[in-house]
Amino acid sequence: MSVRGILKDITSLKGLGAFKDQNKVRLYYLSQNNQLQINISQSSDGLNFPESKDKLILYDSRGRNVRLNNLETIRISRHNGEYVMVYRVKKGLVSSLFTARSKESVNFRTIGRVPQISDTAQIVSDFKHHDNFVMFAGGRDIRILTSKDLVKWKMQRKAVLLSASGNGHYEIGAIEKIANGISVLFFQKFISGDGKSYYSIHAAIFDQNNPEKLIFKTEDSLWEQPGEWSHLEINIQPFGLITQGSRLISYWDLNGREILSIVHDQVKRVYTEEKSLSPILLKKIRENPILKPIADHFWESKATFNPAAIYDEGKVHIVYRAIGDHDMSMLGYASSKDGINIDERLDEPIYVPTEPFEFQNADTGKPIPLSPYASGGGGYGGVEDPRITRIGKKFYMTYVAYDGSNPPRVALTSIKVSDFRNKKWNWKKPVLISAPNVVNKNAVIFPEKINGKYVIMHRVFPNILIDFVDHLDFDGSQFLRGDFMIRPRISSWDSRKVGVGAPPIKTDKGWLIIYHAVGDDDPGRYKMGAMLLDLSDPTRIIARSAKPILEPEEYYENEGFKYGVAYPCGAVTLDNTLMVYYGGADMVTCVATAELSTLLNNLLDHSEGELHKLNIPL
Ligand code: BMA
Repeated sequence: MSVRGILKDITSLKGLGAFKDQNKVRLYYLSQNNQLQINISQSSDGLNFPESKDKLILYDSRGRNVRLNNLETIRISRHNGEYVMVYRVKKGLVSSLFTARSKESVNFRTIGRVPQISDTAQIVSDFKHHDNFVMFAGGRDIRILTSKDLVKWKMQRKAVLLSASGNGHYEIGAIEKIANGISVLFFQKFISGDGKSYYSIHAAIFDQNNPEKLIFKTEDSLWEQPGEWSHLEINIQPFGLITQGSRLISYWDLNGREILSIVHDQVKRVYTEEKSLSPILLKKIRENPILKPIADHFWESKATFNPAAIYDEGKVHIVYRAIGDHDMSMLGYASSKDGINIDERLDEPIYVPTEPFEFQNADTGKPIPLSPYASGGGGYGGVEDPRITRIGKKFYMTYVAYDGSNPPRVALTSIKVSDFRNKKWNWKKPVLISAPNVVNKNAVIFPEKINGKYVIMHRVFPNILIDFVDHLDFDGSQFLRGDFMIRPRISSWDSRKVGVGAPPIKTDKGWLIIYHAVGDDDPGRYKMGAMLLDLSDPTRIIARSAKPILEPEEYYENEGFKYGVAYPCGAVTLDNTLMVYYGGADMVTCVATAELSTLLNNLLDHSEGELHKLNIPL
């Protein structure tokens, strides 16, 4: 997800809270014009705040103005047409919580102090349990307090939701009475080893007849902060959350100077359905592996893996990386009408190393050099991990060219579709398209121009890079630059490195990207995920799998040249079925499938949300 829509700097602006009252969304924030004041901006869609702002006046219990520079958060609720606020002030290191009351939602008078609790809390609107008002408070755990008069509060001994991890922290976002209980939406803050905060949003429902009883909690987060944010040199923290139809809107404060919103589409549906999302998984076919090495073929005796796949004239053409007696990679060909059962497999390779940048003379009698760049057993280099895209009358093929000792680079060749169909392997002389001395792999070309440019994704560890280029006639002197980036996500399954697998597939929901990733929690295992990118701006991530869609668990993904590898290089759609072609254990070729529409809907349910600039008059 790219970060934009950030407001320009403005003098001191600090978000305090958001509150949905009937159909209006109110944002509360501190701003400093001549003096510090609490502003209220009101909107009907939660995104545009065109109406003039009001000033909220907060009095202490003796009728004096509360010192606003200590004010941290505000949470408002409604009872019988009146408004009750819980506000938090911080003096030095100590935070305290107070309740205040207002008839008209503008002038609030402090009525009580909440003992023991020092984190943001909110009272459930228009709700009483055994004649008690109920307040949910965040902190290390989520706790409940009750009160007969909103003035004196009693904390229940047991936490109602225990912290998931030692260094997590809950912050109450929005509490709503819903048909079957009390819905509590909250932020979870996690502080990583480097001191940075990572936020995610979760939902829980408590029993209305016993608010201490948790009846449902989302298993996965409804949303989590994209890994990209951790690289931003800004302090970004949430201060409010509201529900709006089927979506959530969260409000964020940037460096205490800017405010923005994030729309989280569809997540409300997920939690109102009271079920956690079961991630859609690619289904590995029974027939796997569909291609195995052939001992009698010197060029493919050891491995046949990491296949490109393209659908043309009623069959799936599979172009796979082969390693044979010479420990050098070249490409073989097979085809299948149903995408699973192989109807034809050629005895000879269809593409072999020809250029110095993809070839090391293996006949010197020297032992295989132990280069750090050797992959999948291809010690003498060669042509690795092909990807094929059709554009017009040509198939373009990107692959990793490795000379056996220098950092592998991306090479490009092409062939006329008619030659390919007739098995006339008239490939264009390949050319390197990535810069020298930088390991670059996993290049894919989009099947059509976007805004007049060809789009190429590639990978320089640990990121996916995206380039927009005017033409594909590279001449070996200009190289991909890496204009945009999709990063691994810290604290996610894809935290260590990511690389695109199959060339992007155009769908009505966006560009579908099947990618591979390795996570810090499980280093050394290559798993698969999916992303949806905006059709007209593929640098914008619409959705990204919260969990892997395929993991290397079968014998053919573990017992081969390398343990724990599922490495996609191609995908096709046959009607509504997505078929992903991947290498298992750096040795064999496998297929996994999913219903395309289900996969897309599932991805959208995991939507990361869009950043919006808030239009607040200042
Ligand atoms: C990558 C590539 C692939 C290989 C994978 C797993 O870096 O080199 O060819 O399949 O590692 O070993």
